[in-house]
Amino acid sequence: MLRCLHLADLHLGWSAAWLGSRAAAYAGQRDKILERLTAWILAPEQQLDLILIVGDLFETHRPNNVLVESVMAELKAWVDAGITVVTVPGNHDEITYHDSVYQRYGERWPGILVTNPQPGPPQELTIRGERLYLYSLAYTGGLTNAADYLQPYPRVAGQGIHVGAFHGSLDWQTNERGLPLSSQLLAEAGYDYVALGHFHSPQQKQSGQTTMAYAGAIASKGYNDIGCGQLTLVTLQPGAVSVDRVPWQNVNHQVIQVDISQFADMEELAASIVSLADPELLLQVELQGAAHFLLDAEALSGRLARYFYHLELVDATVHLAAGLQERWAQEQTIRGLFVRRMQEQAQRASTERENKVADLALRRGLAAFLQGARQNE
Ligand SMILES: [Mn+2]
Repeated sequence: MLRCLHLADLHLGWSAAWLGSRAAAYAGQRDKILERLTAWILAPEQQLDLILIVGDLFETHRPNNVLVESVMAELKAWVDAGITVVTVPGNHDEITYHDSVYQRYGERWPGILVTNPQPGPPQELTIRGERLYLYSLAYTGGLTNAADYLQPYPRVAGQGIHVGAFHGSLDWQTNERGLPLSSQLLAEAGYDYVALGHFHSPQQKQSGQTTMAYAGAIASKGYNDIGCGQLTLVTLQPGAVSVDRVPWQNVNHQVIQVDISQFADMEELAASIVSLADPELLLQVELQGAAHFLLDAEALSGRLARYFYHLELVDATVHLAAGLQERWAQEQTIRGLFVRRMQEQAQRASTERENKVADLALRRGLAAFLQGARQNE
């Protein structure tokens, strides 16, 4: 039996320009994940035998040298502790380019770096007296045959644990650069476990005798790509694999929907968002529903920003300030004329898109008139 930590999609070096002056500090903290992992990995109770890093260890194929050196130092500590460490390049940190991190540092890379662009005979490893067969490849543009689903190398006859490690899309063929994988073909190849990377949410699939799993991204990459915060620990035995997800770190990004029709005014809405205040939290609030007041999402997010690490309000409300709009529509003023015109335009709209454009124009206009009214007060 071998104990394996399956990692993928750490995307070290990722940084969020939208964090402005705090982007560097945030990225620096995020990139410390391996350092924190080392303390956990080397704790005597873990008894890890194998660590698989299945692609997208780095956000780009050219991460900065300081980051690369620090990552290599952590990997070396794992190797020095007697753990077999395998690194598979991904599509973000593609090996293809001459200046790819794995081309530049390949010779010094701690542990096993997978570089073969095509499926081939497995690497035979002996880990604590157990035989492990490792089937893997490094997606290489122009060399890896990725036009169709990958034809995995069939399991060889040797007794032991047969493990595949691939960075690609399971049962999903896309036009994007990457490796399409078929669960049927992987099961037919006869591996005990297939460690996958590329999809960022943890997933697991059993097909015949083969267990396949995506470790998922531990840390978030913005609001559209929220991390799982979990480690994937795999117990490997021939024909008997178990996958455990272990909570590891807080997921500090959160996306919520708030129906603003329940609030009488902007102050009530503001109080409801402030009730979630957390200086560590990156929060995106999608405002939905019909407002009873004129919503100025930008002004509101500016006001509430100090209660969070980052706050983003997305205005997805359907109608805005219906009552106010109607009152203005009846005025013999410029803004009355504007509201009437925009309402007509929205009525004439024959497509969803035209309707949205008219609605947006109306809302922008209303916001501008409201701001004018405030300035004149
Ligand atoms: Mn990825």
